[in-house]
Amino acid sequence: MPLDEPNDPVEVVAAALVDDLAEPTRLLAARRTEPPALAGGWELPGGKVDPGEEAVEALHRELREELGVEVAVGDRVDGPLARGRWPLGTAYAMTVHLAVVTEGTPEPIEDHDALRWLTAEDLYAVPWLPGDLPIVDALAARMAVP
Ligand code: 9L3
Ligand code: MG
Repeated sequence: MPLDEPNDPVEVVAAALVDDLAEPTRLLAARRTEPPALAGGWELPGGKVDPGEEAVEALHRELREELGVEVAVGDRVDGPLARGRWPLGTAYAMTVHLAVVTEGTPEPIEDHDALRWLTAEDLYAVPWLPGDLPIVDALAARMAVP
């Protein structure tokens, strides 16, 4: 049974950007610059799904805007809410997909001021946003040690 969730949570989507979909050894973490309450926290890049947009469509748009890259989207990383979403506090629900860069090099263009490709060994070297931490735990289990 999926967990109960608030009515009409704000839908968010994020990428677990990895170096390889089949055997990931690195995960991209991005440090937020805003809002002030979240600034300095690290997250999986992404953002709100616009009305009328599909989650995967929004993911492509967000990664273009925030990091300047095109990606290929892989499996969904399932969380405990309906449709595999993850709770972010009480008002948001986030869909997460594995993804790999197909064009460009990620740069912190918008909403971030630092990026790090983390190996399984240093996955917890950054202060993840609390909502992202259980997702990182799920990803840790999938990551190969190079
Ligand atoms: N959020 C948390 N973790 C993430 C992402 C992409 C987003 N990995 C939270 C931060 C904001 C809300 O979701 O409260 C909307 O995200 P954005 O549109 O400000 O990136
Ligand atoms: Mg964002």
